[in-house]
Amino acid sequence: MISRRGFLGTAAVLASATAVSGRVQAASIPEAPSTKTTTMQPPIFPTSGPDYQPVVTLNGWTLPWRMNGDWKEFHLVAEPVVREFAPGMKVNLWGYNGQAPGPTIEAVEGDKVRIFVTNKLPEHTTVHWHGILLPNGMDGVGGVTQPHIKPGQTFVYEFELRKSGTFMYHPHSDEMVQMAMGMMGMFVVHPRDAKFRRVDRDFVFIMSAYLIDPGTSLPKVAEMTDFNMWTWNSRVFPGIDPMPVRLGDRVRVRMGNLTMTNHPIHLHGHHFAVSCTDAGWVPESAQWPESTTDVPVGTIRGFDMVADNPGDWAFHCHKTHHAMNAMGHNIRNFIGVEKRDLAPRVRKLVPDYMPMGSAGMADMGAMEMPMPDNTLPMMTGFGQFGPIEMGGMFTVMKIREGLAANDYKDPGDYKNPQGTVAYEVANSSAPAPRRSGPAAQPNAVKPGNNHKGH
Ligand SMILES: [Cu+2]
Repeated sequence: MISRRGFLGTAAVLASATAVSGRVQAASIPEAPSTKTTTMQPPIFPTSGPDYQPVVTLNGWTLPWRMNGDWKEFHLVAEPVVREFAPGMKVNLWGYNGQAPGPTIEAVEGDKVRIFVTNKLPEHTTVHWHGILLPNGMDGVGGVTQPHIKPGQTFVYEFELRKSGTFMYHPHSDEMVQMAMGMMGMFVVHPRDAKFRRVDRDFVFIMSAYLIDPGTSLPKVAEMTDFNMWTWNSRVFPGIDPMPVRLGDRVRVRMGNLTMTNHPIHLHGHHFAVSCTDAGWVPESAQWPESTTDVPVGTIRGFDMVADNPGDWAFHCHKTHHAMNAMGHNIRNFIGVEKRDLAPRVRKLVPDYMPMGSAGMADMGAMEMPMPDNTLPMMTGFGQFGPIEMGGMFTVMKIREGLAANDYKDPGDYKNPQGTVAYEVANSSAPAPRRSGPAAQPNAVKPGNNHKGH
């Protein structure tokens, strides 16, 4: 749970904000809420000011705030944290307020925000507000627009949010190390007109990548290309929350990318259009339909869709190595190798040799292999029909009839209507394909002919 001394972590608690705010306002620096939880926290609905549909952060939370006059005040604490990537693997990262990535900041177009940043890291830092239009001195570029924030210091950023949209925050101070250690978060500015592009469910996450050797718990920060943990909100499948959606909902998914490569993100069963980037809203006349959209490095893509097709729909990065966990690299391809012949010969050299992968590597999805501590299987997870054989940047959008508004609990496996699941037929009883249209060419392969007579 989020500690809430002076701050209010959930919608239910937020209603009593005015009762507490008098005490909090006595202190010049607001207390910093903190959490260790890795499950998606319920959205925080506004109880004063303009109405909006709040976002939910996969495996994350929204930073509570307080009003001080007409300023909306937040407090970020940069600090070392322990983040669970998925059950069975914990990683030492740097983040904000007990977690990496940091909490999502939500505010409204026109808000004046005052963000306190306390540095509890062993080195200096800053916070840059990616994509937000603000005075130069609030841009958070260490050495260029401000002095670095030394360990123990608290700095204040103050700016007015001139445009709504989807933005990010991250250090501009020893960037390579601090971002490789997980320091980042999302910053959502809602339109002042609550009806503008309003959706029923609004999901947000940020992508980061790490190189963590099997059996260790600290990222190697000097890596440029060969990462082995591809994460959404520093979680990997099967540790990433599903996205529960009510049939018919208008849905938005906002995705930030602070890895070192691009990610083509693909949703099954639906078509969508990119509605916003890190520079605001895409005019409807400039949108086109897609089922995969690339999220380049250092950008945000948000897409809108209507969830009109019930089911459990895979949602993942289409770079196959990014939907895998560590140990997916430097494996030789044995497909087609006759391992019955090979194994006895190799065992003369390596007595405990175990042949793997001569028919692909799907075996590994179901196999219990001995692994170093604190290491996840390369491909894992079980669904109602068997092993899922994924890792990394993969989850499922679960579209169901009759979910309550703002119910984000996992609804379980989809009950496919009878007769709508792919099924096995015995080879001998396979019906001959039906022919339609013009008569078959005389030399065409006839149905049932198994190409025997070459
Ligand atoms: Cu990817």
